Amino acid sequence: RGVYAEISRRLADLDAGTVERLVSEALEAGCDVVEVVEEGLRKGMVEVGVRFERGEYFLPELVEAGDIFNSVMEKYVLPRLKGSRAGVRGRVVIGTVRGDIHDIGKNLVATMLRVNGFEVVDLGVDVPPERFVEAVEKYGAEVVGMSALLTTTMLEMRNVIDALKAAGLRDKVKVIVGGAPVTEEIAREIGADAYGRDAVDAVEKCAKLVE
Ligand code: B1M
Repeated sequence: RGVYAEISRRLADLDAGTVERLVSEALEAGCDVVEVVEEGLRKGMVEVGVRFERGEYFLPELVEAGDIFNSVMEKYVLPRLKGSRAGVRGRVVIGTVRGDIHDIGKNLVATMLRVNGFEVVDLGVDVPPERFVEAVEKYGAEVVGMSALLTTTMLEMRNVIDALKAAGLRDKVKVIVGGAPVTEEIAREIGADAYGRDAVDAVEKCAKLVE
C-alpha cells in the first residue's frame, strides 16, 4: 500500500509532523493498526539504519527516529490496540540482552503479548543472564523472550540459555528470541525453542509454546 511506503519514507526523513498526520489519516481510513506499525513505521526505522550505515545519519538521528516512533505509538497506536482475548494464556519474562539498549521492538512485542492475553514481566534493557534466570524462577514463567539488535549482543542469548541450563530451569521454560539480526537458523543454532520475526509472529509462537 502506497500510504505505508509514504509513512516509512517520511519517518526515514525524520519528518515527525507528516508521519503523525499520515498515521492518523491511515487509521481513520480503516488501515490495520499493526500493519501501519510493521509496514510503515518499522520499515522507516530500517531505512534510518541504512542511512546511518552509509554515514548520512549519526547517533542523534537514530535517537530522533526512536523518539518519533515512540511518540506515534503513544498517541495513535496504543490507544487502538484492543485486547483480543480474556484470561491469562501464560507468563512471559522478556528483556533486551546484556550490552544492548535497543528497546523499541522489545516493547512492541511485550505490548502485543499483553494485548493477546499474556502476562508479561519486562526486565528492560541490558539484562544480564542471571537476571533472566532469577525472573524465570521468581515468576514461574512458561516462556522467556530475548531481544537483540546487534550482531555482537545476539550471542548473549546463548549465554542466557546456558545460565538457564546451569540453574536447572531449561526444561521448565520455553525460549523465544528475536530482533533485527536474528534468524530462524540462529535461533535453532543457539538452542532456542522459537524465533519471532515480528511482534505478531512472536505472539503466535508464544501461543504455540504454552499449548
Ligand atoms: Co542502533 N543499531 N545502535 N540505535 N539502531 C541498529 C540495530 C543497526 C542495525 C543500524 C544500522 O547500522 N543499520 C546497527 C546494528 C548493526 C549490527 O550489529 N548488525 C545499530 C548500531 C550499530 C547501534 C550502535 C552501536 C551505534 C553506535 O553507538 N555507534 C548503538 C548501540 C547501543 C547499544 O545497544 N549498546 C546504537 C544505538 C541506537 C539508539 C539507542 C540510538 C536507537 C535505539 C533507541 C531505542 O531502542 N530506544 C537505535 C536505533 C533506533 C536503531 C535502528 C535504526 C532502529 C531499531 C528499531 O527500533 N526498529 C536500527 C536499524 C534496524 O533495526 N535495522 C539500529 C524498530 C523496531 C519496531 O523493530 O527492533 O527490529 P525491531 O523489532 C521488531 C523485530 O525485530 C521483532 O519484532 C519487532 C516488531 O516487529 N523483535 C522480536 C524484536 N525483538 C523481538 C523479540 C522476540 C520476538 C521478536 O521474542 C522475544
